[in-house]
Amino acid sequence: MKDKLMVLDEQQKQTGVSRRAFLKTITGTAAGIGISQVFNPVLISAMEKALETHPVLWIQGQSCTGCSVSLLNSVDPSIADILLKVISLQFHPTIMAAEGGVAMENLFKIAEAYNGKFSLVVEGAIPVAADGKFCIVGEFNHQEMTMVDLVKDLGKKAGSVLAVGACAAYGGIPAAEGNVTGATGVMDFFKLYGIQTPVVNIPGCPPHPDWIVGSIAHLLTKGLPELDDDGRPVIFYGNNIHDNCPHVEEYDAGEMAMTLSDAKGCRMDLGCKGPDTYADCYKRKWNSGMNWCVDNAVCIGCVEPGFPDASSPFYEPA
Ligand code: FSX
Ligand code: SF4
Ligand code: SF4
Repeated sequence: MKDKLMVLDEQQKQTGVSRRAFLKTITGTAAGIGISQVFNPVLISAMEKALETHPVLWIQGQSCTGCSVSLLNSVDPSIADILLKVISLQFHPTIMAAEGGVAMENLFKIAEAYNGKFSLVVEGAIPVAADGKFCIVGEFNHQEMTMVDLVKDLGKKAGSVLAVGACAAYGGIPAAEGNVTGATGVMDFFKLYGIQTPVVNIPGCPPHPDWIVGSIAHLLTKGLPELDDDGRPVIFYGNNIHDNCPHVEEYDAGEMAMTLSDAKGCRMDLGCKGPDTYADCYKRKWNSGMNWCVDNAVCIGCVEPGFPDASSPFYEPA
């Protein structure tokens, strides 16, 4: 143990990162996740090395920015700790200071310098209709760039891609009925253009900050996490909501809630989609572990590929 602490002290000298703060960050991230393997002390140095060698570039297409807001809501570890000590986030349209041509030049410079190594985060769907013109993301070399151009270019150069949010993973809200933009998720987009880069889906509308941070940390330290048939990390999306719900015994006994304000009773008759939904919200909970959808409303299946059309209507009065 002493040796490891000395190594960490040495790292603090080199990086300016306080060992205590860093360990707190890592421990905090692991709390309740059940993936403590990812954050064991031996891997801390790998994580710090990844800070220098594996930048993360975050781009946004058709999104409400809710996924970024969810990440910014991360409390333990704090978003400051995440950005300074876990993820080397080199491009993010919402939070970076740079803008316009300078930001775009920097984006491509980093992608070139770390070709095959950086992780690309895509937030939001990619509109492929109308030659991609529904979403112009910037200018590079005096040429307008669409989200289609950007994901094609960076998607090929990236070592891995994280499709963050229901929209980036499966099309989500922009791909719902009535969509005229050709809103497409990353995996389908890659199939369309023959891009082979591995993709990890982190669905949710928005996804939990732990799912985002945990998946990036796993990628940086241990490589691709085990994925289910829908491309989601099993560590976060491996269990069924209904099977683990605190109301499942009431369901078995046929005790149903009649309104959303009923504290007791299963919410299936009110439209709950827990039986068709796989995520760990029942134990991780939201807002720093304070509550989750089934406490206040119903599960609307926001992590599932058909969301939102397949889970509409979300609420059905009993
Ligand atoms: Fe989609 Fe992200 Fe839903 Fe919004 O930005 S996953 S609409 S909550 O947040 O892309
Ligand atoms: Fe299943 Fe939803 Fe009822 Fe919980 S409230 S037992 S998830 S149907
Ligand atoms: Fe999404 Fe259901 Fe989890 Fe709520 S409980 S965040 S609707 S998967």
